[in-house]
Amino acid sequence: MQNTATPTHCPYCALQCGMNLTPVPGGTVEVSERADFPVNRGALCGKGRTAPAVLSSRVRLTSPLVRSEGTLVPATWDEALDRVAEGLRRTRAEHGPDAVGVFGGGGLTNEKAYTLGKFARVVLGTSQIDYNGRFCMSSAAAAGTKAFGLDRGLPFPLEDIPRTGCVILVGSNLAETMPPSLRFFNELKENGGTLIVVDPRRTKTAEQADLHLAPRPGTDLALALGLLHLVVAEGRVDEEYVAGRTVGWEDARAAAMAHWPEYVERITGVSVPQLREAVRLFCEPENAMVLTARGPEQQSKGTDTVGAWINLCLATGRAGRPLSGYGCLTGQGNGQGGREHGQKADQLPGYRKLDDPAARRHVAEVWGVDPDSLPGPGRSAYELLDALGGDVRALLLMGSNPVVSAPGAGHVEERFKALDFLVVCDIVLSETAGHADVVLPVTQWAEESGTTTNLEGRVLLRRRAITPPDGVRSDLEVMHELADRLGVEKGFPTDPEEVFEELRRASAGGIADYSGITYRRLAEEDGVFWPCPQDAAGDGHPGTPRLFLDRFATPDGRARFVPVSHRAIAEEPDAEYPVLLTTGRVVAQYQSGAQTRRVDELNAAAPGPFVELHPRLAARLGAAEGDPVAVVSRRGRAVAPARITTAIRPDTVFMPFHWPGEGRANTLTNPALDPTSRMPEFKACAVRLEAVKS
Ligand SMILES: Nc1nc2c(c(=O)[nH]1)N[C@H]1C(S)=C(S)[C@@H](COP(=O)(O)OP(=O)(O)OC[C@H]3O[C@@H](n4cnc5c(=O)[nH]c(N)nc54)[C@H](O)[C@@H]3O)O[C@H]1N2
Ligand SMILES: Nc1nc2c(c(=O)[nH]1)N[C@H]1C(S)=C(S)[C@@H](COP(=O)(O)OP(=O)(O)OC[C@H]3O[C@@H](n4cnc5c(=O)[nH]c(N)nc54)[C@H](O)[C@@H]3O)O[C@H]1N2
Ligand code: SF4
Ligand SMILES: [Mo]
Repeated sequence: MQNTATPTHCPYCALQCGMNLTPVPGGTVEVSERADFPVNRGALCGKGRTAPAVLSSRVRLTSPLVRSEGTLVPATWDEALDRVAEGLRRTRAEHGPDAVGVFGGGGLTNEKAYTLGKFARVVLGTSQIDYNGRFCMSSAAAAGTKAFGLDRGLPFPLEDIPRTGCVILVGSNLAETMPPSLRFFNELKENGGTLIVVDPRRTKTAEQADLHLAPRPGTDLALALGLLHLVVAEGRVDEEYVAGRTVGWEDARAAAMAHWPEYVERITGVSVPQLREAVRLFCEPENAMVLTARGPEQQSKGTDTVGAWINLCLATGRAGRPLSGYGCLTGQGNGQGGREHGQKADQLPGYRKLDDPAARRHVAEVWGVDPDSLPGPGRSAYELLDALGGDVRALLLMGSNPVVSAPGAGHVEERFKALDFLVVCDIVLSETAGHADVVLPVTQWAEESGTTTNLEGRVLLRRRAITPPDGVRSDLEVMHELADRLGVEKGFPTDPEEVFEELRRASAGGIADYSGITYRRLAEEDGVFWPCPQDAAGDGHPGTPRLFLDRFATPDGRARFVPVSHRAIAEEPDAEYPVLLTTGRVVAQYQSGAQTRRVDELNAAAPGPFVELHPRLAARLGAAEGDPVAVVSRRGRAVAPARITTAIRPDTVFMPFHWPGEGRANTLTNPALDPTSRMPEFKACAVRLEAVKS
C-alpha cells in the first residue's frame, strides 16, 4: 500500500472531497486529484490541498502531556492514561457519575462518535455528553425532524442542483466554505435556472446570484413568512399537493398572513419589489429548492426560521418531489454522521432517542448491558460548558476547541479553568488543550481508517494512507485503554471496521440505518446513502440517494407544516450597543483554526481576524482601512483591523471566528439559546465600536 496512491477524502468540511494520497519522505503525503469522485471531480480548496502540512511533527503533538507544577510536560502513554483513569474515577467517586462530562465533535468519524457515546453511557455512566454539532446544524435538524420525520442534510445528491429551476441559498457562503460545490450552481445557471442568495453581506456567493436579498441579521424568519404571504396572496399555493401530502396548512397559512410584505420590509430591510421578485423566480419553474446554512440556523429562533423556509417549500409543492426540496448544508467533515450515532445528549445510535424504551432495549442488547443502566438525556453543548466547574467537575474532550469556538468564549474559558480535571485528545496543542491536565496526542485522517457521512447523507470510507508517527495513538485506542483501566474490558475495539460492524447492528431498524453498509462496499462504490437497511438476502440494498419521493418519514407519510411567527433576536441594538455583529468564516481558515493556523500557505492568505464594516460606519468612527477597531458587547471586547467595504449593510459588522486572543469574535457573541435545538445565537448580537488609539 505504501508507495501507491490511496483514494480517500479530505479531513475538513462536509463536502468530503475525494483525493488521492501518496506517501512522501518525512512522514507526510502528497495530495493529487481524484477525478472519479462525483462530489468534487478532482477539485479541492486550499485547505484540502494543504492538509498534509498538519501531519508534520513540526506542528503536531507526538507525546502525551501531563500537568506538573502548573505546566504541561511530556509523559509516557502509561503515565498519562493512568492519570486520566484516576482523575475520572476520583471525580465519579466524590461527586457521582454525572460530574464527569464528555464533549465530542462533528469532525470525528462515525466509529469514533459511536464509541464516544458508548464510552460515556457504558464506562462512565454519565448523562453529560454533547458535542459541537449543537453549534452547527442542530436547528435545521430539529426543524427537519418536525416537518419530515427525519433529518438528513440534503435529501438529494448535489448533482440534482443543476437540473432544478431555482435555488434559494439562505445564509450560506459556499463560495468560501465549500468552494468546489459552486460548480453545481454555475451549472444550474448555465441550464437556465436561477440562484437567489439571502445574506446580509454581498459575499463571493452572493456575487453569483441572480437576486441577492440582504436582510438585517436575525430576520430570516420574517423574510420567509413574507414570501409565504405573497405566495398565498398571488395564488401560487399548490393546493393539490398541500391536500395530498401535508397536514397543518391552515394554521401555518394564518400565521403567514399576519406578515404583510410592508411589515416584513420594515423588519428585514428587504424591499417589497425584491420580495415579489424572489417569489416569482421561486414559483415560476416546475422545480425549486431551498438550501439553508448557518446564517438562518445559528439564531435563538433557528428552528422556527428553518421551519418557515420549509413551510414555503411545502406550500408550493417543492419537497419530496424529484429535483425539488429543502436541504441543509451541513458543515463539518462528519457533521451528518456525527449527529446520528450517539454523541448527542439525547441520542442513541441510528438516530434513536435516548428516552425511547424500545431504542434503549435495542442498543443495550447490542452493548450487552441492562437497558436500565443507560443514563437519560443530558445537557446541550453550551449548557454543559456553562456547568463546568459547577456540577460537572471533570471533562473528556475529543474533537473540538471551545475556548475559541463557543459563544461567550471568555466565560467558557473561565469555566474550563474552574474544572477539577480536564483531558483533551487532539492532534495539536489547541487553545483548549492548553488548559488540560492531560493531553493525549492522536492520529489523524491519513493515518487511520474510518467512515464519514457527507452533507448528502453519503457514507464514505476514509482510508489509512501512511503509518502514524511514534508517540501517537488513535482515539479508538485511547477509549479502549481507558475503558480497560476503568473496569470495562470488552466492547471497545481499536479496529475501525470492527467498530463499524457493531454500529451497523446498533443502527439497524433506526432512522439512520447503516446495517446494509460494509467497508467492502464503501471501498468499491462512491459511498452509500443512508438509510441502507440490510436486505434479507444480504447487503444488497442500494441505499437511498433521494428521500421522501413517495412519502415523508412521519407516521402517516405526510409532511407537517409548523405554524411560526416572527420574533426579535435575543439582544436587539440599543443606544449603548447600537450596531449588529454577525460572524462566520473565510475561505483559508477552518473553524477554531487549530489545524489551519498551523499551515503557512493558509496563514499567508488569511493571517488574522478583521472587522468588516461599511464606509459610513467607518467614517463615523474615524477609522481608515487597517486601523484597529474595538468591538464591545455585553460579554467583552475584541480588537481587530478594520476592513472597509460596501458589501455589508451599514447597520452590521462581520467578524470571522477563527482566531484566539484579542481578535476572538466569540468573546463578543451571545449564548442565547434556541428553545428547541439549544443552538446559540452566533449570527446576531448588539455591539458598539470604538476607535483604538495606536
Ligand atoms: N473555509 C471554511 N470552510 C468551512 C468551515 C470553515 O471554518 N472555514 N467550516 C465548515 C463548517 S463546520 C460549517 S458549519 C460550514 C458553514 O458554512 P456557511 O454557513 O456558508 O458559513 P458562515 O460563514 O458561518 O455563514 C454563512 C453566511 O451567513 C451570513 N449571515 C450572517 N448572519 C446572517 C443572517 O442573519 N441571515 C442570513 N441569511 N445570513 C446570515 C454570513 O454573512 C455568511 O456569509 O462551513 C464549513 N466549511
Ligand atoms: N462566532 C462563531 N462561532 C462559531 C461558529 C460561527 O459561525 N460563528 N460556528 C460554529 C460551528 S458551525 C462549529 S462546527 C464550531 C466548530 O468549532 P470547534 O468545535 O472548535 O471545531 P474545530 O476547530 O474543528 O475543532 C476541532 C478540534 O479537534 C481536533 N481534531 C481534529 N480531528 C480530530 C480527531 O479525529 N480526533 C481528535 N481527538 N481531535 C481532532 C482539531 O485539531 C481541533 O483542535 O464552531 C462554532 N462556533
Ligand atoms: S471544500 Fe471542504 S472537503 Fe473539499 S477540499 Fe475544501 S475543505 Fe476539503
Ligand atoms: Mo459547523
